[in-house]
Amino acid sequence: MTAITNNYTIRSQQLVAGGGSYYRISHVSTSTKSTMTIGLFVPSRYASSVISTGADGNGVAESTSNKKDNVPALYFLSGLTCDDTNFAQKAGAQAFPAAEKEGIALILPDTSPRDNDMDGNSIPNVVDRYDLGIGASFYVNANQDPYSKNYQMYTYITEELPRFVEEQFGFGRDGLRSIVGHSMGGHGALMIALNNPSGWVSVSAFAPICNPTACKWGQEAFCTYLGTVDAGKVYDATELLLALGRPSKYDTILIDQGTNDEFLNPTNNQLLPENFCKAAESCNQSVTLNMRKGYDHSYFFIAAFIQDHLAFHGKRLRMKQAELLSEACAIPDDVAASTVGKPIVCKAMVARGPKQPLVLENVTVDPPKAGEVRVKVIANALCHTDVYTLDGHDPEGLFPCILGHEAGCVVESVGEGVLSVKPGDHVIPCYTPQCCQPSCIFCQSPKTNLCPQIRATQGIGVMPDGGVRFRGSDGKPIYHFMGCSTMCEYTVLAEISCAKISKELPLEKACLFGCGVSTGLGAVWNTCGVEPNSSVAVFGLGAVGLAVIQGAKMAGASRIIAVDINPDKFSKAVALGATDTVDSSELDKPVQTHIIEMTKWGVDYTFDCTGNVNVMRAALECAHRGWGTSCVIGVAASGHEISTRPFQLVTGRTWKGTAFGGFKSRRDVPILAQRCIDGTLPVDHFITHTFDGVGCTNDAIDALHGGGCLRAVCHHHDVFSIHSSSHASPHPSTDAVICYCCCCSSCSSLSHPEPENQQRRVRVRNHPAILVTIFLQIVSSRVLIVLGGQWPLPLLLAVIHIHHLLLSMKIRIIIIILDWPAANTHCRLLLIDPTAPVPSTSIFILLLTLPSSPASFFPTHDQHPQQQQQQQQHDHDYEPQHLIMSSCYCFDAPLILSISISISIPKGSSGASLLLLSCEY
Ligand code: NAD
Ligand code: AHE
Ligand code: ZN
Repeated sequence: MTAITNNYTIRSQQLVAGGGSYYRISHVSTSTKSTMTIGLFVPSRYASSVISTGADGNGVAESTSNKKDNVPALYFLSGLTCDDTNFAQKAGAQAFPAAEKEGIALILPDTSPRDNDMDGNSIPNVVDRYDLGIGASFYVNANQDPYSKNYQMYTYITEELPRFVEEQFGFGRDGLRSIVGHSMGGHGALMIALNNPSGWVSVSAFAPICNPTACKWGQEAFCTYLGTVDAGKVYDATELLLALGRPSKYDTILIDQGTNDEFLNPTNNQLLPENFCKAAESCNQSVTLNMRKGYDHSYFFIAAFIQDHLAFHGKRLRMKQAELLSEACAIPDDVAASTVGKPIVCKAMVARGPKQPLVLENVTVDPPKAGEVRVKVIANALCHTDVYTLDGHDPEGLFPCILGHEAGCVVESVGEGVLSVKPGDHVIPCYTPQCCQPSCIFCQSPKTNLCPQIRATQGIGVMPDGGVRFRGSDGKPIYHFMGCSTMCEYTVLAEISCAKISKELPLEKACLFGCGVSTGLGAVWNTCGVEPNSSVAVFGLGAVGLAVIQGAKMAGASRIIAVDINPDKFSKAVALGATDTVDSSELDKPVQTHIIEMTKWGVDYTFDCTGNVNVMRAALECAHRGWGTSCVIGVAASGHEISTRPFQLVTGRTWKGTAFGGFKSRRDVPILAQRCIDGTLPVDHFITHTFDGVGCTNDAIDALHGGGCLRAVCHHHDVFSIHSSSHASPHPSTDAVICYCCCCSSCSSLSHPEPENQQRRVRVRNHPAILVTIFLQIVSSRVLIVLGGQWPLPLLLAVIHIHHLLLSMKIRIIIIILDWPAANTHCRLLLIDPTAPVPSTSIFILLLTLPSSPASFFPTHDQHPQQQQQQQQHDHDYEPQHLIMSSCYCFDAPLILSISISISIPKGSSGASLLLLSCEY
């Protein structure tokens, strides 16, 4: 299968035993001026998001822009005579499963250019030598002919290939990459890492040529490619260490060397590890040299120890990942300094009433009081209980409130007396807090996790002191929810509700341990203590139910019956360990009867993860006679009660329930997070939907209702977080909502909570990234709709003037003129006669006559549907969206409004501003 993309060719794609996929990919290299081929191992957790097979079964590369994951990468440089395939064929069986476990992508480049270059000339080679020419580039930039044209492998490996891999696949971005090599590749890895310490996280080698200027192989190569041996010193790891004269940035350099290596024996010592170690010693550089008894120079040697090297790099790459993440999540010092002790105005999704969509609003989050912590919510996942409360089923439900309780956060500031966490720490808010007070019989008891310390105030939506820390843009108080309220960019928690976790775990994954996943696992491990070889039935296969299955599988349950009314949930259940699936909506008898028939006496443990009281009964009644235990996890709507015949209990069944899976939050959540970091507790499979910005929470709710969603994670802070500090305390963060017009004087008044400023907007003038983004959007969407009016004449003219450029880029320009003869004149003058037939491929001018006050013509995206309703009632003659929709439809350009662009028209002004609508196909 060969798939051609605009940047590379997928020559082959194979699924690998143990998980993940192996690809061979060719691409045109500007460094070697030839087509280079690399091997690529992609761990299964990333496979689908990087290279997927298209509808026609051929490989299709996704564009990088939607890569969220920064995948750690390990480059393996092969030795003499090898190409890009040797490692995969000879060590892949050991290496790939280890890379799959570590979650590391493997990049396997060729050892030199080969075949023909871009001009069709054969790549120069030294035919009778295996240690010079093709397959023996020594990873240098040759400056001697005939090699200087193509043998630019140093540049290829250190610059071009990482850029290609990052841009095309998202592997190793931000320096999240390490390097290892064998023999000549070992030399390459060591010298490249020492020469480019900021480019690599860690380095290791197998039987490396450590001092090439001092051995025959190296000397001949340097003379051939560089003219002299001395010229090779910059490519000689031992020389580089001596020149460095101090330890490098690498905590240690791992080297494995076989004692039976024929290139180590004194008569033909090409490798000279002792020289490298001496040099390292002289400058206190730690080297971990493992002399492996009996091993030779072959790939058997590599295969034997490659898993150690992957673990070595895996650990260091994860530490780097944590660093990158905490940097990404960190609150800039100037902001932290500027927000501490001050109210923060930020965005939140406010539940204004039951059964109403959430409203995106600016809320003020007050500073933390004594024993409290204010956190920046980085990612928030939606749990069924949030919807249950929003739908008015929660007897403790209060409105207006800010829902959300499954999140990953960074501490922004702490109140008086808080010692357990500090600014910058990564925490998971926990609705079952843990005060750990010696006087707390609940925290002191191993039987429960239900610390009541703040339960009373938590249940009435206030902080322990009885007050709230949220005020709406109308200045009115907003209730807290479950002691968390994470559908907000910042929230305030009680210190005892903060579980501090390692920064190594990305918060958009760690958030899952805030509720559903922990609850499911804990119900099995803590509340029920499911033993190996038990039988289990799980009702409801949402995130909680699937976590129960994962937990039961890990506990060694032998039979796991997965029950749901939505058969689409079965495949994941089976993948996690379910042995049987039952679609109870298809049964012609009660499900409990069906399960008893399947098992004779019922199952040892049953779990309700639906919140449906009838299902809770069914779950109990198919628990094993004599000893079955049924655990209620689901939360039932207020007024719904469970019932069964006492006989069910008399005959030995136990009915119990769990909150947060019985986990003591501050003690156990960090442990769960660490197990996830160590790879023994994967959770990626729970994240089925991701959204950017707290403003997308309603979309997340729609996704959950769609049936195909387990956990929808909203990233609250993305790269465009920008502060506009004109009013009150600095506005902590805003997704970049670009208002790129010349008349939005209201932009900067964002922090003024006047209703008409409900729109999400921050002025980001002249921000190159934004301009480029807009331009790219226009280029990619190939359609530019310009809504012109009186105001933006200069801009309109600008667009008209650059229309040639836009047309040459096959961008269709649609200009909508609002009853402004002047523009007509201009158009007629500068472009084409507006009354002439519309050239369907490029420009269209729509003349419209409009009432005097177009102000209310363009509702903004963020306006709550009710607000839009009112406006439409007000201007029922003109349905602006329909106008725009129709104008786009007449060009069969499906309209996808990118929410990051909006306009507003100051009250009383006539005409309209510039509107950029990107239409994405
Ligand atoms: P979810 O909505 O994602 O999953 C519920 C699943 O139940 C869905 O797959 C649905 O198809 C299935 N279902 C619904 N009715 C059913 C029926 N009659 N028979 C069989 N299957 C049925 O929800 P979730 O986020 O996984 O949460 C599950 C439940 O657990 C909810 O009630 C939630 O409030 C509760 N919960 C409790 C705790 C706790 O600490 N006790 C923690 C988290 C969630
Ligand atoms: N407010 C409801 C109780 C809801 C409920 O049972 N909540 C669970 C957590 S659900 C998480 O998604 C819980 O932990 N309850 C223990 C507690 O103390 O609330 C009601 O019925 O009043
Ligand atoms: Zn929950």
